[in-house]
Amino acid sequence: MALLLHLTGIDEAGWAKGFGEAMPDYRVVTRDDSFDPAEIEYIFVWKPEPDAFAGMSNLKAILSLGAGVDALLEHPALPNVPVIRFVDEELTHCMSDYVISQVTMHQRLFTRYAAHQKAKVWRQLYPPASHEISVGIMGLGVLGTDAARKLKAIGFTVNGWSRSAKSIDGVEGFAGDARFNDFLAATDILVCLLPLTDETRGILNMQTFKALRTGRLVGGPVLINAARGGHQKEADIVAALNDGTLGAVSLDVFEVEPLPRTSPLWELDTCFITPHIAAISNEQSGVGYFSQIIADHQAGNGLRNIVDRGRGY
Ligand code: NDP
Ligand code: OXD
Repeated sequence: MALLLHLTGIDEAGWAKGFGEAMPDYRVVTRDDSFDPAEIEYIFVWKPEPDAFAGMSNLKAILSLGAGVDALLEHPALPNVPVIRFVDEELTHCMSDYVISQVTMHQRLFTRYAAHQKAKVWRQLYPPASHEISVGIMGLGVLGTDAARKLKAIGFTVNGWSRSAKSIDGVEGFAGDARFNDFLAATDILVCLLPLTDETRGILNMQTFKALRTGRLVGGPVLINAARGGHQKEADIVAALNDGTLGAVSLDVFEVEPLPRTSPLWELDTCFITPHIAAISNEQSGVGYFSQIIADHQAGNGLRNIVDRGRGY
């Protein structure tokens, strides 16, 4: 029996070497090796091809390189076995690093000063103190909870929005659609860390932006999206930056990736773009996490971090 690696656009051989070393007593194969699909018990995937699972009659679990599984769940031939997503301290740490860097950049009005520097303008705008700024985090899961705690610890007022009620020390929680507008009305910097589902697709739109609190940040409220491009309506973001509904945005993800050169987002000096690097899955910790999952499962224990296909995350 074996683990198959099926990683599109990723160093499959490098990961295979890592798994081979971590699991010397279990067969690890890549698509370049010869194997019988019936011997595959676990498949580790990123962007699997349409026939990725063909003939895998003994498959026990699908292991997802990504923490987000929206694209994987849309695979036309996804077998009915548990899908395990990546939940990892290192990835969580990196995402919080990204969120904190963008939140503090906007709170300190760096976006304004960057424009002033370009124009050689000396003009003192006073940034509000962190406690005067309310950061609203959409999604209080693994990533949102860590970012919320860390932002709170460095002085921000922090709110969070989730499907079910959450209790995080010092963070005001808003649960469900009924509280969405209250959450937005209390938010100066909106951070999206939601999974992409039927309910959350397109949620970052003009109506949402117009419901944010104004008057605290020079230029207007701010959006930070490090979740999925499908959450955002980019035409609305451009319009909101142009008409002052939003003061600035930081985007790590896009409707189409790589972001096309024709996108007007590139041209806006209030739009801060990174190429989907907020938190990439680290090979060493990924090998450690998934090889442990396999070892536990082989020893007769249950699987963990199983995706709920009904909810879509
Ligand atoms: P989790 O599944 O741990 O958390 C998801 C959170 O979103 C939960 O709090 C959940 O609520 C909430 N949520 C889901 N649907 C709704 C809804 N309809 N309304 C309100 N709240 C909702 O996910 P993670 O924190 O691990 O990851 C979040 C996303 O980040 C991933 O799905 C992925 O797309 C993205 N990501 C991006 C990366 C990047 O580099 N840019 C890297 C890694 C991940 P509840 O708690 O009630 O279930
Ligand atoms: C993920 C990602 O979901 O890298 O892990 O976006």
